[in-house]
Amino acid sequence: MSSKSHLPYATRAANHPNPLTAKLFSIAEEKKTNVTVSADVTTSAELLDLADKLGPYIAVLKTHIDILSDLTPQTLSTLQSLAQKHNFLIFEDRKFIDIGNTVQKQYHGGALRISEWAHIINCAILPGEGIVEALAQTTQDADFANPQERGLLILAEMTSKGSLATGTYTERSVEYARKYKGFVMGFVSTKALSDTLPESKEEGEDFVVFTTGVNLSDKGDKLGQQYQTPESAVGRGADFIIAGRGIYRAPDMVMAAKRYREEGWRAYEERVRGN
Ligand code: S5P
Repeated sequence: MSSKSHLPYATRAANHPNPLTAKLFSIAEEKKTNVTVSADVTTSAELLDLADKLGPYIAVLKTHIDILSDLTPQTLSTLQSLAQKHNFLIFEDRKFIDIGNTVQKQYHGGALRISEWAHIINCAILPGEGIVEALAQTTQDADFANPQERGLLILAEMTSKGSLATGTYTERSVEYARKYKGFVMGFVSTKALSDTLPESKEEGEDFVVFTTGVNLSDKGDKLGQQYQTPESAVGRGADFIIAGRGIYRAPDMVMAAKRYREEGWRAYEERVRGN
């Protein structure tokens, strides 16, 4: 039995209890795109240029904010304005992985002030359930500005060769997502995971699946990255495809983003039709 969703984004948006996930599906529907661009560039100018040029074609912009060599508060406020202008969400791919007390300080406050500008964050569950509990709890702080617009993805699998995020690790990811579903939007994984632990699945469960390692021209890189096409990723259950170098390293990144958008959307339409 396949656990990937055959429902249109519009239906999922209308029915979803989590406001940020509902908004994400609405953006996908409205802009006809399931592309997340992984903006792994290293200067603020490149990041903001990319966000402005690709904004119309993406649903989400994923950052690794700590790889910018010249990050300033201005970078983040301009990025937020561009997210509003083009109607995309910002996903900081920080992959939190520590004890609860530490991740709370890394997420809310600190040098990067991630909770102030990133709609979506992610974490690995190597530390156990406490990391999810701690991040969810942070949004309840009295000074936390907009808890309704914040959500977490659990990194349930990885695309790199020899990844250890398999088996029990992936099962626990699903278990914690169910337990903290008010804050957990879904997973970063290579396929839909809803049928993992079927005995504890609730009626109407609708986790969002982000799949990274999407590239139309390469099979991988020299450091163990492994790629699949948008069609294959969406066919396996990706609701959002994440592409980095395939887009920002292309000779014309706007053309590339449009192509990933078309391919990702076509695959989504086929899935909804039941193919
Ligand atoms: O399993 C994973 C999870 C993530 S979030 N594999 C990944 O590659 N990523 C991230 O996706 C990685 O950190 C990078 O930002 C992006 C892939 O970039 P690309 O240039 O290989 O498309």
